[in-house]
Amino acid sequence: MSRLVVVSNRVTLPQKSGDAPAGGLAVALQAALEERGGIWMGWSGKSSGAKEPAPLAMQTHGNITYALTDLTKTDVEEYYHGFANRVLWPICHYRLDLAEYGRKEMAGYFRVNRFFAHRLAPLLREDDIIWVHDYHLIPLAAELRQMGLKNRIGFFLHIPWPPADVLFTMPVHEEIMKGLSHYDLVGFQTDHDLANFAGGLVREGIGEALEGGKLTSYGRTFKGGFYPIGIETAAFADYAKKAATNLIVRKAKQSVEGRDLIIGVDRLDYSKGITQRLDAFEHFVKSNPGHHNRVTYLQITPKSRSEVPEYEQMQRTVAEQAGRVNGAIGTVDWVPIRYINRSIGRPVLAGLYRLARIGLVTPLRDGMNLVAKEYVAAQDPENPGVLVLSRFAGAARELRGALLVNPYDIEGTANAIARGINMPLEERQERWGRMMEHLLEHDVTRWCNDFLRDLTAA
Ligand code: GDG
Repeated sequence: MSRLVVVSNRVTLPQKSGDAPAGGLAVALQAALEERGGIWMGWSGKSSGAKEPAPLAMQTHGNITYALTDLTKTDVEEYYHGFANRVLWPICHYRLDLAEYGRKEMAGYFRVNRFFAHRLAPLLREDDIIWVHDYHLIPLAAELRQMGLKNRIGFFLHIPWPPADVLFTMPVHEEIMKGLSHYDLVGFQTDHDLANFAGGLVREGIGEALEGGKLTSYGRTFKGGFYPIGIETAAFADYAKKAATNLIVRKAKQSVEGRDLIIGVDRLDYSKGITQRLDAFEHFVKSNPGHHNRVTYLQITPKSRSEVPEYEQMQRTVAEQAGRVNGAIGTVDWVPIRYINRSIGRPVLAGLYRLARIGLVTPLRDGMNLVAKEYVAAQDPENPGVLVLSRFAGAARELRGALLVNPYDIEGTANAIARGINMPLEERQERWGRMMEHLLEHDVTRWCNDFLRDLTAA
């Protein structure tokens, strides 16, 4: 079996005893690396004012070598905050209005990808299989090919891929499309994203879709596919069950006694539809007086990307909105919205999902959305809750037992909350059973194996 080399913007180092358990993606990649032996390379998260970052820091644990590179402050500003998070992220989430193009940032993105390639190449062996992750590193294969590398290289995009009309508003769309053609396998989350990509190639006359999922563009033939990412379903269900004894979960349970709990969990990001969701909750309470004082909505929202102005602004907006709604509909003994603006431990999170009668997952656009899957996995089979899920999350294409909503339709989402709260046990069990069966079969290990199987065969 060939050695595996994973490259991603950030690297998850192995857990030390006492650390919070890692998320499913890290667990699956570490398992694949451990089995095949390999390297995980990425940015250390550190930056300095020096012109040239320090040499790669290498750490070996078992069969895996972690190769961490620092970046310069300018690199982080231009490549990470500038182009990746202020151009590619909004464009891939259909937010043309939020994309900010700067020549410096665009150049920085390609420069840092070249830098990654130069740091990675000396570590590689001829038959290594390379798996590159996500929008930060699209041009990496082109840079490696330029250096003469012939290895199999696969790319997986964790976020959505937009239709050509959206993508082509980006000045460097051509370089980005060309960059993808240097991979042997380009994987998306859903059939919809793949169709946007392949359709864009064909419609713009820069490529062709051939039989067997093959695509050609810019003189190269490669494979396109979709690989919906999963979670570590069985392990997560187990955490949730065990979390009943966790002190924080027990306290939370006590504090919502007699009320239905609704839960929302998202990084603070405009793609997650948090403000529309708060509106929908307010509308639900106002239009269902019977539920006054009978529901608690817990929104857990760790801060993210606070260096990007839109995120900093959003932090204020959401906090103000939660305060305003509580002021308008709360009573002396009822705080309708509990808003937590920081991260909580994974086992506690699993326990809270299990307590919640409704999982409210309403992104405006999302590659997959793992929270939706975690919520389902965490439920008690005897008394499962209801997943209210945006039709614009990749997960909606799999989780057919959810109540699907259009998150822009505030009244429609409010009606789905009401329907979920009032849903009889039998219907809840039937819907949950269907989703859980799917998640057990399509877990993150299968996702990883499917992608690597196709990359090996590509
Ligand atoms: C990108 C794509 C795609 C959240 N708050 C806490 C916490 N979390 C964990 C959740 C979940 C993860 O973070 C979030 O994953 P999502 O999939 O929901 O969203 P993104 O971060 O935007 O991820 C997305 C994903 O990549 C994978 O391909 O699904 O579409 O945007 O696991 O549980 N975890 C803990 N405390 C928190 O407060 N411990």
